[in-house]
Amino acid sequence: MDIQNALAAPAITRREDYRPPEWLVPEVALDFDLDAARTVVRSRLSVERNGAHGEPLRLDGAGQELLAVLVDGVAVNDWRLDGGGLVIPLGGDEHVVELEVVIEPERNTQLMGLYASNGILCTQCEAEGFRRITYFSDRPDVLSMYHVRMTADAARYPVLLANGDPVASSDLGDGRHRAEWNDPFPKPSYLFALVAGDLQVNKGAFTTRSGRDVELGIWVRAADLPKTDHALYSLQEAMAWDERVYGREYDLDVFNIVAVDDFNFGAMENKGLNIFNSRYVLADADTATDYDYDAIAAVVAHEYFHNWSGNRVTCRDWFQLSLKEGFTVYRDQGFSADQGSAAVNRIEAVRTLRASQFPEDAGPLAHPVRPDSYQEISNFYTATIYNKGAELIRMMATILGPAKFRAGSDLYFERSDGTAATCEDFVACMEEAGGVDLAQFRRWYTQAGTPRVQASLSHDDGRARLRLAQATPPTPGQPVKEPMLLPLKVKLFGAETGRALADERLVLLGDPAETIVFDGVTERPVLSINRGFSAPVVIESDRSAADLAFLSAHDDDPFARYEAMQQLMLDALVADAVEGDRSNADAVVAAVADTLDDPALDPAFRAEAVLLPSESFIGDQMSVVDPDAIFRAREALRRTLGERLAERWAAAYDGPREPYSYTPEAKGRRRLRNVALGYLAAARGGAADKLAFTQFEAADNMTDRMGALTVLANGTSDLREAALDIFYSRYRDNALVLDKWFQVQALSSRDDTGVAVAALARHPDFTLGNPNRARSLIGAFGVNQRAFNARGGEGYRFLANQLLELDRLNPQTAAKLLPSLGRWRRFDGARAALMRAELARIVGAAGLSRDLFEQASKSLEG
Ligand code: 0A1
Ligand code: ZN
Repeated sequence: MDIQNALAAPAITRREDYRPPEWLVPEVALDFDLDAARTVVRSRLSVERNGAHGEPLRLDGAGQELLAVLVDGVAVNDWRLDGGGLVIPLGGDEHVVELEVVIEPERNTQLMGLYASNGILCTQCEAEGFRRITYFSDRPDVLSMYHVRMTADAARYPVLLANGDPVASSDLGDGRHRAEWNDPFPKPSYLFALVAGDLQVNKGAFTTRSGRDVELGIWVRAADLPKTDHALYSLQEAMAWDERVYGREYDLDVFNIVAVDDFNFGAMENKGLNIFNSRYVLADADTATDYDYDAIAAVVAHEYFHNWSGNRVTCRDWFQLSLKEGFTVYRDQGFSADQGSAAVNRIEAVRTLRASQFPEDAGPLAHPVRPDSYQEISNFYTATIYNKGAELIRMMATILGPAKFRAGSDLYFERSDGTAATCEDFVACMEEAGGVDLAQFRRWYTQAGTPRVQASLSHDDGRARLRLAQATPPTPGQPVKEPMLLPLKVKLFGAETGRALADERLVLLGDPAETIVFDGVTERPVLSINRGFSAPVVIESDRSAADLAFLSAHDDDPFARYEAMQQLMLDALVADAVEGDRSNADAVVAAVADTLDDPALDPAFRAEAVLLPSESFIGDQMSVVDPDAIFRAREALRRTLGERLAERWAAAYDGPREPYSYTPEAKGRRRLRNVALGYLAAARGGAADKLAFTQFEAADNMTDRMGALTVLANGTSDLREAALDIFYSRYRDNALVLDKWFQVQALSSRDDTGVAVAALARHPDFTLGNPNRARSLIGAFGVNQRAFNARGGEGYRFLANQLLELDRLNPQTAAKLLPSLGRWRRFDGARAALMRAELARIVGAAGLSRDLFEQASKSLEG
């Protein structure tokens, strides 16, 4: 570490240091003189001493110029700037503090605070962005009523939006105009938002069940207006769903969503004025895939649901982030499940958890769902907080059952409304409403790491014994783990008859080891465990390939069928990658054939069930990840499946063509067809490229076009370049679609992907300035296991170089892309050394952000 970084080594914020705020700010009036180059912000804070103490008022601030400070209407100069913050001595218990600051939105490349995105001025304040707009008590437990006035050039910024309801607007006659908004709900500063721009609106309406008429608006640039119907429809569906399922109504007269092209995350739940990454708003059949449509519905719902789980009840401090995020992800998963196939949704949620959260839990950046400390809070918007957090809520729902879970949720909203709450508050409500003891369950909030459960079943004399043992591996800072409370749904099936031998049981495993007894078991039982993925754990069982194949065909829980197939495939792939043993391929082929042949299964489920586990998930099962061996094994099994089931794939592919429609059924058929195309390509090699190219050219929707382009991009025929060129010329002006063009090449399984990605980074359309574009190339490459982990370390070097450059523009986005380099412990010594060298280079770089420093230094320590 060089001296500069050592000196700048960031302070650590600890949960145990939480103290209530010294000053409250019940009301704030903000006056913006908006201009991209130079915006003047005048604020008027009514402040109240909180408790008996003599401390001055301390306000957070960053990246602004302070012009004036007034206390009770009088200019003062006894204030000081301290570590970026503003300290003002105040004698009494209640004062009015007025500030005037200048900020430069145009030069804000971090995209935190007020910034410009393609001519639109917008804000992002979570977690600590508001302090980049003006000095403020920028913490989630200070709730204020906001009144906002904006003045701006009327031609450039004809639309002026803020939180709450519009209360006044006027034309100033000099080419400028003004608008005022008032938000009657006290909120923390992270939920503040304003937007100014030349926007058009797709308007909708929703009447709440108690009769409030809400005006809905999706605001975008004029050219994008035709792509907003799906977002608007999704919003209306989400509003109705939250009333129906959680009894939650909307509470303002307007609800606006604005799409911007430059955004660090997916979207933001600002009160009454959600700001979205345009990729989660804009869709039409020609430019968005089914996956995009689904993601839009999920994110629109997620942000809307935050109005209760996040805004009405917010977080006391950022350690409680999962209070709003875990619960809201759980809520949006419920919504998505009700919109389409619940089984496929669960499969996708588990796939996401395994792809992003399990590796996090097993690596150097592992942290509990309620962390103990952080350097930079932006680094904690993780799969652990979001996705594992959602699994915690799901486990409580499983333990309580639906009615009591709903009662717990009602109690929580009622009791905590208008407050800044803690994860503990939530658990306490569940405990109270459910009449259960969740003492041991609380460990899920404090212990990092994915529990592993060993399960083995024995049978004699009409009795089955299920022996379960649990252990959680050590994680950084937590060498010793206590046993967790694991809700495991278990069922036994008869190996001869295929019948269920008893009803499903919910086993609450709390001890390190337990034996569960099943009586009346008259034939050899086959174990179905962790059904529906009832606990986010790894199951290690001694089930044979034959038993897994049996479950994949006979289990009555669709998730368990999928899971059995995955395990069967994994076992076969690991055996091949590690020992070159391909003896289990036959069992996989037979099981896949059974699944394809089962008329009771819908196409969407069949498509998911027959997909091989990802290369990285296979790697997660090995003690040392061998990316090349994994790739070879996976390709071999893909080819075997392609060849041996050629007729079935052809049949699945050749079904009747239908014009595009976005319905669950049509979506499922498209999915199965594109999966079939992938297998046909695996079997026929270049011969299938023609088929893919024909599909590429004939497609009337982006799902089929991308399905074909993916196959072509992995292949070697001339048609590959042709298709990529056609795609590029057709969509070069559409940023979101061009992202797909970069991404499909960065994810390619070809041998030359590393070289191609380095060249694409110099493409005139590539820029690190736009987070979506950066993620589409750099982020995608980082998760392309084989290409990224090329033996010579050139992938690591490339990523490190890109991250160092990106860090100067946008530290948050750079830090998000670092974890690929932190997986060094999982690889052989040579690769590990190369990765560590790059991490050390990053840690030692001058002028590094706090964001990237934290991720890189923790990854290096491991
Ligand atoms: N609360 C948002 C996520 C979010 C977090 C930080 C951001 O800052 C750049 C933006 C968005 C959500 O859960 O959707
Ligand atoms: Zn969220």
